[in-house]
Amino acid sequence: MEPILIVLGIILVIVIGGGLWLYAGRRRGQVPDEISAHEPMSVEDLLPSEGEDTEEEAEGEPAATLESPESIPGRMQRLRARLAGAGGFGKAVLSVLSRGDLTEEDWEEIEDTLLTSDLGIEVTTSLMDELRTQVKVLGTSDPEAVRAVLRAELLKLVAPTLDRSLNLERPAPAEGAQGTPAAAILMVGVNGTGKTTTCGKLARVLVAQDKTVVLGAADTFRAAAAEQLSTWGERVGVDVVRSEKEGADPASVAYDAAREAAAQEADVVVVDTAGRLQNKAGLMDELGKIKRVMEKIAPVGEILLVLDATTGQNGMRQAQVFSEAVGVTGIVLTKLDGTAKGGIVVTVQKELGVPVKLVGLGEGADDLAPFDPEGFVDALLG
Ligand SMILES: Nc1nc2c(ncn2[C@@H]2O[C@H](COP(=O)(O)OP(=O)(O)OP(=O)(O)O)[C@@H](O)[C@H]2O)c(=O)[nH]1
Ligand SMILES: [Mg+2]
Repeated sequence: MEPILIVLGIILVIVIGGGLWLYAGRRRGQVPDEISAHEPMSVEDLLPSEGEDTEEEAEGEPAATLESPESIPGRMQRLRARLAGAGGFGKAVLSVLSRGDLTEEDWEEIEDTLLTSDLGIEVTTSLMDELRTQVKVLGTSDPEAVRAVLRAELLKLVAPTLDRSLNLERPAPAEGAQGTPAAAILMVGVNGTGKTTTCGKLARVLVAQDKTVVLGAADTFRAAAAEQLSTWGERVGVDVVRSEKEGADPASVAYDAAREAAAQEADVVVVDTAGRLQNKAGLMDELGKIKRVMEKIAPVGEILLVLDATTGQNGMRQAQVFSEAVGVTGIVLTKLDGTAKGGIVVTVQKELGVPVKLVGLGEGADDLAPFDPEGFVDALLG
């Protein structure tokens, strides 16, 4: 009787295991591969130049649970249009500058426009000085010439030479750690800014670049948080490491995710965290611990601070607290689609001293883009 049970058990395990393996293999094989030609991956490569062909249609039917990314030209056009909304101030300034023979009232109008775009007083003042000088030197109201001056000034402000690539280099394992660790990305920021959404969108981008990704749900504060990340995992076809227990230690989930990624030989592990803003000491404790335990596997190469562009200057104080609590390596500016305050890009880089690496331009899976200074300024000027 007993040996029969054992044999039946073994057969059951083989059948279920084989089925799961086949299913996983099928899903992996069907992950869309739209931009894998850009190796080694830099986040600048995510959006190729306009007019580039997409071959994704040739890749076969997407799996039922996976959504296929939209075509690259379509996506570019859509994201540009949304950026233009964030930069209405560029066009407004340009139209005043093009009036020629500017009166003090005109200059005041320009100043007001710049201030309401969240450029901040300091930047606005120096930009105003610069524009006054340049326009005088130019001595013309020729729209093209004025546009070139404004474009150059705005571009300077956005600091076009900063390195905005994501560090996706797989690190050497920590002493005593097993396996080949994945490049680790930790997502931090105030609640509601878009951390979880960005984890999902970023995983999608990485998968489209042929990277294998593991997501870690280290926001254990609410059960719904892990659920939300799991839904993203299903959408984009990557594994999510989570704890079933609400209130579990976030650091231990982050550790498990890093370990699982190393065991799977995955390329990247992206860890989501809780966003409640406690006092600074509590925040330092929690984020510091998450980072420390992940580093038992390997160093964390990228800590992305997620900021909501619509909160503008008001979000800056909280952002400062986060960046002091944990060494931030880059900024993700979300909800740029829902604001006319695109000047926040400049303010945030200046005050935190780290580059904006990614921008969120909507709630959809394909609404994340690398931040491209020239494209941004051109969108501002229409
Ligand atoms: N319009 C727009 N909405 C966004 C963007 N990014 C995120 N959102 C929305 O913002 C809301 C909050 O996003 P989450 O990803 O849950 O934010 P979170 O930082 O994880 O929030 P907590 O887990 O509560 O700390 C959701 O409704 C998202 O769809 C964006 O770039 N544009
Ligand atoms: Mg979240």
